This record gives sequence, structure tokens and C-alpha cells, in this order.
Amino acid sequence: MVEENLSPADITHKLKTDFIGHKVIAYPSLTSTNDIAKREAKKGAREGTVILAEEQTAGRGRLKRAWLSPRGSIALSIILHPTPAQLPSLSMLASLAVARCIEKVGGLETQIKWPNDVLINGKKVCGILIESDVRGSAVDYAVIGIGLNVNLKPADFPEIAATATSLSHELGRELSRLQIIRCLLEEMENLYLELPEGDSVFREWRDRLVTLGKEVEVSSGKTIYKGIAESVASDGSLLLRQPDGSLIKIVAGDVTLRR
Ligand code: BT5
Repeated sequence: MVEENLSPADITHKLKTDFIGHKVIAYPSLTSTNDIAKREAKKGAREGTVILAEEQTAGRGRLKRAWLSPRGSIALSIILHPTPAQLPSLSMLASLAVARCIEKVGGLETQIKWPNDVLINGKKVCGILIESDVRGSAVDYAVIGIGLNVNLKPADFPEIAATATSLSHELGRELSRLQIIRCLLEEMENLYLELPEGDSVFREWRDRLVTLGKEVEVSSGKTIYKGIAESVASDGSLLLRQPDGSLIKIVAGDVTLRR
């Protein structure tokens, strides 16, 4: 192992942000950083507070799927208080921040699979789970959960061995989670401050999507749609050209590339 436990003081020391990561609460082990972040948000935690865990025992993906995050991974959640207009962009900016930092710190090329999986060589290295509490026309809080496989051997986890990768697996060496976390917090804040006008956030995310122009299957709820992933709308939804020529807008779902 390159590092022992991550220390909040090392993360916050001379961090180049105005608010994200000024307060970091770190745990050796947690059920899910998103759960604790939501609890802290309800108690009034200030914007930019980060919840971090060395390992999660009940990490969550979307639709109650499990997210594996053993020691050596990054599992963190950031509490934000966005405006309703900023809310749809959070998933774009989180995947962008992760992609930029993997490139900067690890020197690895990444792709983004709609809506927000970050891939390396076609395999998933990072998952993002955004949960928010919206009351009437106001957003009470949003929690951005990021799970990134840093020092992890995919072969040790049969459930994901065929579809997942990690930075250490791609690089053939372990690397510093501290540097990646600091990068993530700084990139997240830079991108967040570009919203809501954030057209550049949308454009960079769109340009990095490996999904566009491909023949795909999208499962959304109980329906499976087939077609060409033609484009994305500025709210993040996918525009799918169906075989009969019609164009449909899909707000949430899972994409499989057909070739
Ligand atoms: C996601 O869901 O990709 C969102 C994962 C978010 C995890 C973070 S960690 C910090 C915060 N706290 C939490 O409890 N969650 C967030 P989804 O698109 O539904 O993908 C889930 C699927 O990814 C699973 O069904 C597995 O197939 C696969 N998977 C699970 N663990 C993985 C891992 N470590 N690496 C790659 N794939 C994984």
C-alpha cells in the first residue's frame, strides 16, 4: 500500500478551494458516505463538507444496486446547496472532474459513458450517485457520491472482474489517493462555479461521451430501447434515434453499447 489512512488535515492543507473540502469528516469504515452526508446535510452542514470513508460496507449504486468499495478505493460524498437550475448539471460536472483528475494525476485516458460512468479502456473505474432533497421550488441539499477504484485488484471481486478496472490495474502500480482527492475537490469547485451558465461544462461532458454515435440498448425502468445514441440535451438526457426514425428523450437509464 502506498498510503495509510487518509487524514482530513492532509486533504485540506493549502487546498485551492473557497469552500469544497474545507471541512472533511473521515471514517475508517461506514455503511455509505452518501447516507452520512445526507444526515449531516439535514443537520445543516455547510456547503462543501466532505464525508470520506476508507471502506464502505453498504456502498450504493443507482436503483439500490451495490457498490463495492474496499480499502484502497476512494469513497466520498460532497454536500452542496445548488439552485434548481444547477441540479441537472451536477452529474456532468462530477464525471468531468473525475475524468480530468485521472488524466492529470494518473496520466490515463478516460471515457464517459452516459450518464456518468467513467471508464478506462471500456471498463468502469468510477461510479457517481447524486441524491438530493427538493422542497417545492428549492433544493434543500444535494449529495454527490463518488466511488473511484484506485488501488484495487478487479480479479479479487468476481462480481465486477469482467466489467471493472482500477487505476492501479491500468498503471501496474499503486498511486496516491490523497493527490487524487485534492484534485477532485479542486476540479469540482472550479466546475461548480461555472454553473448555472455552465455551457462549457455541458460541452466538455458531451464531447467526452463515448456513447454518442453508437448503436445502443438503453434500459430505463422496465423498458429497453434500441437505437443510435444521437445526442444529449443540456439537462443531461439522452436523445435516441429509434429504428423507425423517431427521436426519444431518455432521462435516466443504463446504456449497453451494442458493438
Ligand atoms: C453507480 O451506480 O455507478 C454509482 C456508484 C456510486 C458509489 C459512491 S461511493 C461514495 C458514495 N456512497 C455510496 O454509497 N455510493 C456513492 P450504478 O450505475 O447503478 O452501478 C452499479 C453497478 O456497478 C453494480 O451493479 C456493479 O455491476 C458495478 N459495480 C459495483 N461496484 C463496482 C466497482 N467498485 N467498480 C466498478 N463497478 C462496480
